[in-house]
Amino acid sequence: MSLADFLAALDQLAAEAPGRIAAAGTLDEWTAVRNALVGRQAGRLTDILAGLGALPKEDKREAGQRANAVKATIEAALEARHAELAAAATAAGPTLDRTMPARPRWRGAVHPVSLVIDEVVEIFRELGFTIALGPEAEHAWYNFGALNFPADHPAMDMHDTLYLGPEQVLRTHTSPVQVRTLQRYAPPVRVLAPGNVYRRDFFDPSHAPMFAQIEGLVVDEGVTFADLKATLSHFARRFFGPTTKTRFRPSFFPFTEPSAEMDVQCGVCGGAGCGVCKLSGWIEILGSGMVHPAVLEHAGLDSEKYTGWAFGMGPARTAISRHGIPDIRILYDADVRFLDQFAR
Ligand code: 2NL
Repeated sequence: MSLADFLAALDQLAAEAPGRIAAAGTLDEWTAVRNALVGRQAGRLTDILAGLGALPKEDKREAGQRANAVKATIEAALEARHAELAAAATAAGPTLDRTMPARPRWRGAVHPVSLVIDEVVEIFRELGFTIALGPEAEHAWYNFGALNFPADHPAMDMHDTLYLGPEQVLRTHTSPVQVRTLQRYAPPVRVLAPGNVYRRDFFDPSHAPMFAQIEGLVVDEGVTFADLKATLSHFARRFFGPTTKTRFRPSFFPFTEPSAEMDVQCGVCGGAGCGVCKLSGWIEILGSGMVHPAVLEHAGLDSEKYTGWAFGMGPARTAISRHGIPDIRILYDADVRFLDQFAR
């Protein structure tokens, strides 16, 4: 190769380069043009420089200087074009990726105990009950005395009840709400009292120091145990399904006489006996009874004129047997892996 041929090739590259660089319209095209012009592998300038070694010794100096000048010019032009294209891309903003999946919508979930409370409230609302709420910090009289607890009853012990003062307690049931209702409103009374109650217990698989309770109370003239049985059996069939069997067993509470516990046939095994019903075929749902005359009198009512019935249930217990939950503490853990299962 002669110096003239070498310089001619350089001149042609120098003449061609500005047009090709200007024609690069995107950063990808710019990269392709750069590789074609000055790329280390198969770039035009690299090809030309490969001929340098074959030139006569006295021509190498000039050839090298001219090649360096062309290279510098091309690289400056490339850099300027790159800056233009990068600025244009930034100004255009982020590109829209139509294939990107939509962000999933988080639906949230109602706690299984709240689900039970909502359903129970709805069923008794249908029957004309109203909802009553009251204080969680109660006077001991409303929590125990008005409810006919004898002065030496173990539930009043400091080991069972959380005392805030000599005569102030965290309510151990929502009965005080109903006593307050009876004091304020003349019969007929039909109220449901849902709310949190407290017991001096440690957490274990079947106990919690705070839990929800739902109590119901009906007081009027001529109310009988038949009303209790009919209403609570109706509730069981609305809550557990129309073919649900119920049974009532004698029980005892200081505030009711007579008292009865209601069981429903186990929905898991159909009454055959299983782990959920502890092989009995029945699940205890609530305690109930005819309001003790002393409770009516404490609330200022004439127990010769009025009678009533009441019940109390623990929605956490109901939720546990409904879902086969093995440990009550799961209900208090706020673990979204558990709670998400109840998303509707
Ligand atoms: C249970 C039993 C019960 C009541 C609560 C009540 C309220 C008043 C008067 C009479 Cl104001 N009784 N409530 C009656 C019977 C049972 O709860 O096992 N609860 C979890």
